[in-house]
Amino acid sequence: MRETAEDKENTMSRFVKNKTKMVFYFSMEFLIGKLLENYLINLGLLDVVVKGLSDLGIDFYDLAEMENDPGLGSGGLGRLSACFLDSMASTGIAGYGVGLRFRFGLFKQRIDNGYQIEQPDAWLTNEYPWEMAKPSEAVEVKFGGVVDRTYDNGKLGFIHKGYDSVLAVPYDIPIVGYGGKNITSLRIFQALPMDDTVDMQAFNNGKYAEAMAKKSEAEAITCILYPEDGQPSGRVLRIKQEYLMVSAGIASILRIYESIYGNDAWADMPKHVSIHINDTHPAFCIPELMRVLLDDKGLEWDDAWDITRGVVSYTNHTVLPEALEKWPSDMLQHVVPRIYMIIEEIDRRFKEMLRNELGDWYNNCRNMGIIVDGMTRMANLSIIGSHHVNGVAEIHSQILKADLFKDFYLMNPDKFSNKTNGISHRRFLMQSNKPLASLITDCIGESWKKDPEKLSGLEKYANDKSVLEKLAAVKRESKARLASYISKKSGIDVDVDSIFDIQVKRMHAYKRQLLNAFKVLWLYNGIKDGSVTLPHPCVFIFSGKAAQGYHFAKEVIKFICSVADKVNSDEKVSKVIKVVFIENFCVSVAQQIYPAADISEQISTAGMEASGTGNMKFMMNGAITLGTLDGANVEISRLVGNDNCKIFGMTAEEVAHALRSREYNSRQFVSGHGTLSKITGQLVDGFFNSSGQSFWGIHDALMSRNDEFFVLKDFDSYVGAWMELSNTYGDSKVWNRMSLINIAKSGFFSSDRTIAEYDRDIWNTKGV
Ligand code: 26V
Repeated sequence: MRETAEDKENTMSRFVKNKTKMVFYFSMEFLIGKLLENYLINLGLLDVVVKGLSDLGIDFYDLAEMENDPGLGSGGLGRLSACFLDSMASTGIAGYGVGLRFRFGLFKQRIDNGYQIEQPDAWLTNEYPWEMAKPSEAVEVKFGGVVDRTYDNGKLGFIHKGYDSVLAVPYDIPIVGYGGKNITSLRIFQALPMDDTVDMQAFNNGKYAEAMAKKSEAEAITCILYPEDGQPSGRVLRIKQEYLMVSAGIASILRIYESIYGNDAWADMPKHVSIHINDTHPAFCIPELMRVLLDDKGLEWDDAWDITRGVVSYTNHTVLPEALEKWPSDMLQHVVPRIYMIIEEIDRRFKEMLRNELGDWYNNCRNMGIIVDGMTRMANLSIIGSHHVNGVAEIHSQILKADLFKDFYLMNPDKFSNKTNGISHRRFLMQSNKPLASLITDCIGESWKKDPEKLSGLEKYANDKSVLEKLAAVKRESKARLASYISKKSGIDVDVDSIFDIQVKRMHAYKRQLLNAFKVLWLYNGIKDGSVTLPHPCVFIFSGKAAQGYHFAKEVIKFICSVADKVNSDEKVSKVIKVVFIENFCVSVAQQIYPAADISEQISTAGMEASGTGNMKFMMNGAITLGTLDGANVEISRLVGNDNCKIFGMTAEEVAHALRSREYNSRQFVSGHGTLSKITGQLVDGFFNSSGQSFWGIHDALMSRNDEFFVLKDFDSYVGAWMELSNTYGDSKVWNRMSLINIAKSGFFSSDRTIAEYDRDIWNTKGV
């Protein structure tokens, strides 16, 4: 560990000496997963350590299992940032992560009688071995108070008074690049009170909570990830989290910058530094950098603005309106008064420009303004304050240009681009599927590890009987491993020779786990009454967490578990199908799941999943995608061709049209559909009484709220596609060939490629 720390310093010294342009990747989430094995692989030491420990009678993997998997994120966005750090370090980019050190990560999920139970994830209780506290680099972050205007020789200035201070203490986690040459870091900040005092008077009066109030209030900021923001207090806490991360992060950056370039080279900053904001959570980077340049460094507005826009770039990760951040302006003004002033000024100048340059300025101001109807829109701030905006898959970037950010795009088309997401092939193939990795190496050599596009070399084995048989054996081994995990965790025995059909991701209406569960219920009904026969047994595996306050998603978990009870306890049906819900989906559980999949379920309502990254992890491990034309499924299907994946359902245009035209009526649709009438009836007619439940929430969403996510509308097309795919499984030669082609084409989805594109088009670190 000490050596790694030294190498980290050496890497930084090299970057400093060479004046390498640095990228600071700000993200509220980093799902870094377990690190011990990752470090050893990247340092080239795994074999030595495994062997050495085994000589001492210790199983390395038992040991590695004990490491905590920090839940500093909730899903794809958080894992993406971790993959990006891995790829930046591995491809020689001076990329540093900036985030928060939440005391409790995302909750741990248990399933009790089909209900999700949330338990705190106290990942720091027994010390986290990889982090290094840097108390000497802690900085003060100011909240609340008022801002006074001052005039000094006619120059306007601002003084922030009466604020509350919080200390942001950095902790660095090393990121070891593949080959061990570059070691960068993820810097996460923890909030502490400025000074560790208690109110003695209150304490002596027995008012203990009051006596500790300041301390608790400060510590609350980094206590949990995504506190519920239904109440104003929760929203204030979210704003404080975002500002603390940004203010402390920018202070660290400026410290490094000044130490390299001195304190008067601000105009050069865009040549030397990139600040990338991962979704809008770090959008305060824009007004905060302005604040520091204006108030602390004494720059003029126009100069500070050019620098800020030259440094900051922004990635959007969702088009769902409910997920686009907006804060009440009066709340921002109260919590971060100087920052709000700057946002107001950015907004004022922007609207003035619109008025001068555009015809329909009233509508433009309403669509593109930052502050509208008393709310501050973080996406618009992020677009206006950055030099580049990107989406995360082709279809998503297209929707940004044609719809969500249309006016911005028309005004400034060159600012927008697509950067299709990627995944670390080192973690999700080399590390988590070693048998497959060695088969690949046996066929095409080692070069794919550094240059994943070389995986395409596998294609020439598409008709090689022996390789295809080995591929099937490797898959079977992974399925056996997962089967034993399932048996250990849930007591359910699954047949390794059945099809493993897997859907793992956050539980969300638009991701349509419900559609999958309806398919299983349809199979149950059909196998029971003899109307359906399956050529192959199949096990349906689900895993994913529902947000704590998201009742619909929780009801879907209960529904899946109720269907599982019905299926698994029926003598006839359970011989053909089984259903498993694996609890506590997280990076380390995910790594065991992807290698074992035959079918990858990517079935979101078209137009709603920005990209998806699980789809890529499955594909890289040889699973066949069953999906809608949504997110990166579009790229997957283009790369592998329609013979090697199965696309079904409405297109994004059809979904948009159906929503606009209001032509779709779910009740009418169901009334003419025997199968769906039966299934929607079973939700509430006592069919599930043995598991103690009716599913009125689901029923109402489909029948009274007109099936907003087109679960019923896509059902026939989905079931048809699934049947075709499961029939194909019987022809093992065809299936294994499909699997091999998927692996061969998956190199494109390495995050090394994604990062190279960000660098080429946005950060330009090689340009200096
Ligand atoms: C957040 C929320 C919060 C409120 C309830 C509804 C809702 C729906 C979606 C989100 C997602 C926020 C941003 C996000 O995590 N996007 C994910 O980013 C991944 C990495 O780019 C991408 O693969 C996923 O498709 C995208 O959903």
